[in-house]
Amino acid sequence: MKRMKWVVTLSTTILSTVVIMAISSPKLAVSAENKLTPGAEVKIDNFSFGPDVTIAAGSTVTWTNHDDVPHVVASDTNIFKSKALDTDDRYSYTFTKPGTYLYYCPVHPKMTAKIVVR
Ligand SMILES: [Cu+2]
Repeated sequence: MKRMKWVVTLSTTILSTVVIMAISSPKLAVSAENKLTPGAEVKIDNFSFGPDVTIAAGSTVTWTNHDDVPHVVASDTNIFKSKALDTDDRYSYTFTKPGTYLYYCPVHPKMTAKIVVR
C-alpha cells in the first residue's frame, strides 16, 4: 500500500512537470522569434549602444539617449547620421537593404555597435 502511494505521488509530479513545460514552451518559441524583430529599440546608456539587433529589411531602428551627455549615432559608411542627441532624444532610421551596418558616436569614437539587416 505504501508503494502505491509513492507511485501516485511520483506520477503527479511528472504530470505537473509536463504541464508546466507545455505552458512555458510557447513563450520560449516567441522569444526566439523576437530575435528578428520588425522594428527595434537601441538604448544609448553609460557610453554604449545596446543591444546589437538583427532586423528584417524595411524595419526601423530607434535609438534613445539615456545618458546625461549628448551622443550622435553615425554610420561608419555615412549611410545615416543623427544630430546630437540630448538626454531622452530619439533618432530613427529605416534599413531597406540587407547587410551589417557598423556605427559609432563621433563625439566618443570608442562607442561602436552594429545593426544586422536580413
Ligand atoms: Cu557619444
